[in-house]
Amino acid sequence: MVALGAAGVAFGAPVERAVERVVTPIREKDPTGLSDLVPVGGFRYYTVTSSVPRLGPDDYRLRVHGLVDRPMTLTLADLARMRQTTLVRDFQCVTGWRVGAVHWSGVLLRDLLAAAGVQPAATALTFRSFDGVYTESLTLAQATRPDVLVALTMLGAPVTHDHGGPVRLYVAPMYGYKSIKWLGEIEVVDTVTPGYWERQGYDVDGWVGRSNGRADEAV
Ligand SMILES: Nc1nc2c(c(=O)[nH]1)N[C@H]1C(S)=C(S)[C@@H](COP(=O)(O)O)O[C@H]1N2
Ligand SMILES: [Mo]
Repeated sequence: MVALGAAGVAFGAPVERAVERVVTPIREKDPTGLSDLVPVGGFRYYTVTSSVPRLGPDDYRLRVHGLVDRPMTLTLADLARMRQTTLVRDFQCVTGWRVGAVHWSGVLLRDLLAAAGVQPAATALTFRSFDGVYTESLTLAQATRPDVLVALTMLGAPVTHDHGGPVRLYVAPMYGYKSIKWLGEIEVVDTVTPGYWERQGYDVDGWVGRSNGRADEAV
């Protein structure tokens, strides 16, 4: 399986070219002085669908269900009332671009899971986007790390629609494909189901610098 995955990437099977738009580099906005971490521009906007509903405070919902004691359907206000955690971390796409020292905030996924009450049989999570197509996965151990965020802000402002707002996942230690945009649903399950790009060859465990054929390059 590992060899197959690496071969898939090496021969270019998954290419995130669906809809790609290069936007203004973060460089101009970056007050941290770390802008030399942005050698080749900023974020690209990615989506695998041609259109995504625009949801806001009135109609956004996050459903948390599956192997939990208290299934929940949360509004944006519900999420905003929970403890907010800030992370400042790089964002790196497996295709090579990286944005340094991005400011994120939101609810730690582990806080959300604690609120829902994860049942003993649970070992993994399935994430579904309200774009209707994109999915992702994490093991429970990965999901409860202190650097995995249900993000409400990104770059110091509410997550924009194009970046997956109003709510996206941010999995800091992994390549960008794990950070599912337009997060609509979290299901707590007992098996990892590979996500959208993972079914096309990317590693399910998408650690930056040590997955997808990379061995410990500088990160
Ligand atoms: N729903 C959804 N989430 C997604 C993607 C996508 O196409 N659809 N692309 C992923 C990939 S490959 C990357 S690198 C990042 C890009 O985030 P950005 O579009 O905010 O730059 O989103 C990830 N999450
Ligand atoms: Mo990506």
